[in-house]
Amino acid sequence: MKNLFGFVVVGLFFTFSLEARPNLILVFIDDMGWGDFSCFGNEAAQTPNVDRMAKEGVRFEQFYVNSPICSPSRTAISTGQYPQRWKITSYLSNRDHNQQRGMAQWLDPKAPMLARSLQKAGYATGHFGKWHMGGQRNVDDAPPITDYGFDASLTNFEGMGPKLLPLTLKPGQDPNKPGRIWGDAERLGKGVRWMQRSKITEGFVDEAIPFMTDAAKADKPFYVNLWPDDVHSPFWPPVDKWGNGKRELYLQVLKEMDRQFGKLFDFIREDEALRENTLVLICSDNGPEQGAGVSGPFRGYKTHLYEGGVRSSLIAWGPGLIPSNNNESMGKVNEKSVFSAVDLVPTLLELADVPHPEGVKYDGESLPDVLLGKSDASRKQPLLFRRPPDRDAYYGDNDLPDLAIREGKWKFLCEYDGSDAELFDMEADRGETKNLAAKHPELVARLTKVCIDWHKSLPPDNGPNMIRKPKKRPTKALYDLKQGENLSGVEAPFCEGRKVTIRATVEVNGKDGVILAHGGDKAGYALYIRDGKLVLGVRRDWKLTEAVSSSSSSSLLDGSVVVVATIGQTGKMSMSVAGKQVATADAKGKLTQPGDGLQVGNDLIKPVGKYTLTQFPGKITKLSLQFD
Ligand SMILES: [Ca+2]
Ligand SMILES: [Ca+2]
Repeated sequence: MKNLFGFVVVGLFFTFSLEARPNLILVFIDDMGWGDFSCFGNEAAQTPNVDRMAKEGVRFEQFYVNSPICSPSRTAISTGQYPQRWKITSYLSNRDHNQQRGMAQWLDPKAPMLARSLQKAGYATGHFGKWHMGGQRNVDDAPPITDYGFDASLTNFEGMGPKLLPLTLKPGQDPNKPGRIWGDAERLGKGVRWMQRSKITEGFVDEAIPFMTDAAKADKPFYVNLWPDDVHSPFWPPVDKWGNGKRELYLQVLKEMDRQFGKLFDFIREDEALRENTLVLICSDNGPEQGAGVSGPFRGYKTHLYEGGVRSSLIAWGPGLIPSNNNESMGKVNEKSVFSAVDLVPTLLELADVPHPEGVKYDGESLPDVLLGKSDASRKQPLLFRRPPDRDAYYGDNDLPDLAIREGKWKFLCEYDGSDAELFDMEADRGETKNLAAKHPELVARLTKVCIDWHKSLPPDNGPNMIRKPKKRPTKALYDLKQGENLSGVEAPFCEGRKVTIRATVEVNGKDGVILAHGGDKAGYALYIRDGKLVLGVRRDWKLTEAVSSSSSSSLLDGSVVVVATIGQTGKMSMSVAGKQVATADAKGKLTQPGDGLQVGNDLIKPVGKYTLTQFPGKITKLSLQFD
């Protein structure tokens, strides 16, 4: 009887555990900032479908991805290992570019893919959306996605196998003659369909839903990647929801993506069996592009190891798996657990009761209770980061930290050789504003060693060889520059503390445009025309001081005219047109050296002044910059 009873229990348990294997859906968004879902604080746009998932599930505030850029972040979440192990350390590009940066051409299919482990255990596995772990541009011999443990796939222009490629349409454009993004991707394989980029997330959802239906009919649990790329630039909202400028276009695309998610979320929610046994995870592969999404309270952007580059707004939903929430109006928020994308792989394997592949050591730790909202523990090991080899300078920062670690409440960043230490207390200062390195020399020494040892334990890339050697500062006194000239931050003149005189002969055929700009919105100076008036702008510590010519100076629109602008050593500004002084102002302090470059006839990347248009409408001849 006892034996029989024991047998029955084991038999029941066996059946139960097979039936209970949860379905897994990973929604991995491209380049969306931590602060972009409205449940993570966005007030400029609402994301009601995602917010509802957060409200019914758990929202995590200290979740990280393992790289601040596409391909390595995707490798980490797919393998449970640091992407450096597979030499995927920046975005995959063309063959030469990959080689130049010391990277693999594609992710080695031998990598311990989560998908393959699940597939071997009987899961139906499907990838729908951007891949970017091999097969793009001229890399046309990469393995198909189905070689990585997926039964089915549909991707875009950065992956091998059947494709859904984006058409583009602007307001006013003939709908019969749409544009194409990476039309050349047709060469990467058969099974190409074209679809408006503004609808493409729904295109992937429409492929995923029948896949899940078939799996359910076959009594198989499923693992589905839905990896949309529509919030990655360039931004193509529907023509009737167009916006002005990058930020508005981005927000329109974000709202549209959320709307298209609704169909997927409703499909799961409205089917009782699926609702009770499906776990949906939603997060972004890296931080936002500057000027598009936002990092919320965090410092930095995509490509940075500062929080804005690597923190990701994770949501977990699964009413049958996550204990119900007592405070229904709020949803659960986990503010404490520090964990990351590599941790999801062993965590999901444990939830699915699937063994690890033999001989594989994950960098991730299994944290099922955290993911299901039952615990606010953290991973035990610190989290380590190495920046992409080609991103020492980006978004106006000319020397970004190369390595970083998150250990307990501390975030530490340094160069490959341990120099330029930055230490932040993430409990008191999650915006990484106060560098405490000087106050904690012993901690700094220990964390430096951990970072460098970890860095050296991994296959190298060419990051250390690609650092732009800072040239000796150009300190000469006189520069003759031409319209269209564009000097990088390192090539631009040294202006700090010096008196600057800009002389130019201009022929103006419009009311707005930049004559010269050096710097960005933090530091710099610029001479420009706005609404027909000549303006000299100086930026010091983000603050803009402008000298504006008193009235529409008719002489400015009168053929060829000489304009002179000076900024004194203490910030006194003045301008003249054809020898007559037209305006003065006082920036109250010396110029500081900007990280951003210098342009003649335009202002690129970050603007120094407040412009209507940046392209100069006319001719600039004889432009000189003199420093005293
Ligand atoms: Ca990305
Ligand atoms: Ca650096």
